[in-house]
Amino acid sequence: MQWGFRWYGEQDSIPIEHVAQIPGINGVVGTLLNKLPGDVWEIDEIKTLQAQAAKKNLTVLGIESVAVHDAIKAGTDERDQYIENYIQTIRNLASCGINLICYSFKPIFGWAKTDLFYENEDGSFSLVYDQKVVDHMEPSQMYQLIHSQSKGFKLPGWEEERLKKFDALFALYENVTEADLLENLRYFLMKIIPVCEEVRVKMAIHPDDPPWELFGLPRITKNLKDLQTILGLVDSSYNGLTFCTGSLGADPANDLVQMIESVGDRIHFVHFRNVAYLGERKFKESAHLSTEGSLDMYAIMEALVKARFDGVIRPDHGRTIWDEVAMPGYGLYDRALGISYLQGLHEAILKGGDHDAR
Ligand SMILES: [Mn+2]
Repeated sequence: MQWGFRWYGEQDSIPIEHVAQIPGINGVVGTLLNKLPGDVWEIDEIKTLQAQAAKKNLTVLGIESVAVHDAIKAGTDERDQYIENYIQTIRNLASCGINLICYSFKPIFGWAKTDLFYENEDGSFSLVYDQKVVDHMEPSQMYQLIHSQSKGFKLPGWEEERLKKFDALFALYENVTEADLLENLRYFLMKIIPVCEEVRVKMAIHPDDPPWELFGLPRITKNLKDLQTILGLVDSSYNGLTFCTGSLGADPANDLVQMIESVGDRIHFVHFRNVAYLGERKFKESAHLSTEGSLDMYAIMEALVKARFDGVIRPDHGRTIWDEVAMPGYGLYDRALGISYLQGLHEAILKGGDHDAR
């Protein structure tokens, strides 16, 4: 297992020196924030990101995300050009020694929340999702809501350039069904996975957050059945998963341990976070500890160990605590507490049982 930390390069509010001070960290999972879906990531740009991490002896363990252009997801005539660009990015990353790409295949909304600064009883702040709020919203209002609460930070998945054309974007998916979206994913994977096999880059699709339909748009990464379907589209270990506990775990019907037991051999990347159920389709992103949320983090970690997971793992969103000024969910302090807790769980499980050390 490699312990990572999401880091947005020198535009991140957290200096790499602080990331490097987290005990037991192996590297960062980075991105190029200036890239729009469809752009080719050039080698010199990737190397710049690596050099920024290398200043503190951290490697770039993987990328999240290389965003997939809407033409590919919606299956329009221009998709082949954008797939060519994507393949070029895969080759460029491989040539820099990066062999893990997290991506998602969701129309318009990569993730959605209804409050980015929900105040907890202890004065900390969490991200919250409440379906009742969404039910009274137009899709474009979700974009406005997220932007109004971003505190000036660029939020991945909510690129202004892309969402300025919101109405056109929404119209693009008007007649796209779940079956269409899945077929468009299959088309994409059929083109890219042979290249991934050649250059040894693992693709890891991220689940829906929240894992249910939003504004009538099709969603295909919500539950175990969906994940199994996707893995079956192209039967290659390079066609794999990002197991995001907080995304999948927001639906109490998803049994995360069972999911790991079923598809664990295709999990390349883990996002580890807890959620607290507040009601029907309402939850908040809690602190990482089992006692703070609704998920049994020990059981999830144990399932990963049993599945011999040996990919990259990182703490996912944390709360905003100690007056930190940071991108919602991506402050240093609570994620650092989170990773230390996860490392403790991991060590205890390894030393308490007869599992192979990873
Ligand atoms: Mn995630």
